[in-house]
Amino acid sequence: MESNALSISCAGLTLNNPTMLASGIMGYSTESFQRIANSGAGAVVTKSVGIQPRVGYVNPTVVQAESGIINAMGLPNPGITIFSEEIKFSKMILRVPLVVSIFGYSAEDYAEVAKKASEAGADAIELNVSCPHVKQTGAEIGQSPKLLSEVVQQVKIATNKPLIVKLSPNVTDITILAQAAIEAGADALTVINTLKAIAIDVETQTPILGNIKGGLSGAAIKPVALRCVYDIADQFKIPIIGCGGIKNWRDAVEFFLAGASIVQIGTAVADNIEVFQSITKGIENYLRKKNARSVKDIVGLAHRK
Ligand code: RRO
Repeated sequence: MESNALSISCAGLTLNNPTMLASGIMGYSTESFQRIANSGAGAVVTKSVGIQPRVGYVNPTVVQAESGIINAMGLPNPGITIFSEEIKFSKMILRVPLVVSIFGYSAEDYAEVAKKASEAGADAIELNVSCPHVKQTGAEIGQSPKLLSEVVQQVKIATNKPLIVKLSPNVTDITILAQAAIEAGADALTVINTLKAIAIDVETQTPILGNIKGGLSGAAIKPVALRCVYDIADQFKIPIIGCGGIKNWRDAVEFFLAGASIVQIGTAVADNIEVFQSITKGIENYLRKKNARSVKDIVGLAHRK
C-alpha cells in the first residue's frame, strides 16, 4: 500500500482522505468547519445557501425515526452576501477543501449564487437540486431532467469551479436524472439526498414536524443510497460521492465497491464527531488487508461480472 493510499483526486478536488462532511450538519460557521476538519474530514460541505436569507420552518424541525432521523429544516440560511464573508474567512483558516452547497428557485438564481460563492473562494460548488420538502427548489428541480439540465448548464457558465450535483432518491429512475446532469456538464454527482418521509404522534394524532413532511437520513436509508450509487456507476463514468447512512468504515467500503470514490457523512456526525477518524482508519486497514494501493483500486469492484 502506498503511503498516501487514502488521498484521492476527484473532479478537480484533492482530498487527504475520501471522507467529506455532508451538507446540512454543522454547516454555517468557520468554527464548525474547522472542528470538522480537525476531527479528520477530508473536505467540508456547507449547509445550502441561496440568494436571500431564509429563516426555515417552525419547530419541531427534526424527529427521531427508527435507525435515522427525519428533518424539515426548510433551508435556513443567511443568504449568499453575508455567507460570502464566512467563505472568505474560512478559506484563510481551513486546510481542507470547502465545498459550498447552493440552492435557488430558477437557473438564474443558482448561477448567481454559484458565481458569488466561487468569487468568495469556494473550492467547489454542490448544487442542491434534491431537498425533498421546500417548494419551487430542490427536488422540484432535480426530479425534472429538463429543469435540472437548465440549472446545471447555467451554473457551468457562471463558475469554473468543480460542479457537483446532489441527486434526489425520490424519483422513479435516478439514472435518468444522472444522465441529464452529466450531459449538462456536471463534474461529479453526490448520491443521495434524504428520502421523503413523515412521523405521526399517536397521542396528539398529528404529524410531528412543523412542516408535516421531511427527509429521512441515517442508517435506514443506506441500502437505498447504495443501490442508487450502484445503478449510476453501472451506466456512467462520472465520479460519484456516496451519501446516505454511512457511520463506519464498512459502510464506506460498501459505497466504494458500489462505485463511489468519496463518501459524505452527515447524520453519524451528529452522534460522534470522531467518526471521520474511525472511518478513515478502518478504510486504511481494509486497503492493506486487500493489498489495494489506494481507494481508486476498489472503486466499483462490486460491478465485476
Ligand atoms: O434544509 C432542509 O430542510 C433540508 C435540505 Br436543504 C436538504 O437538502 N435535505 C434535507 O433533508 N433537508
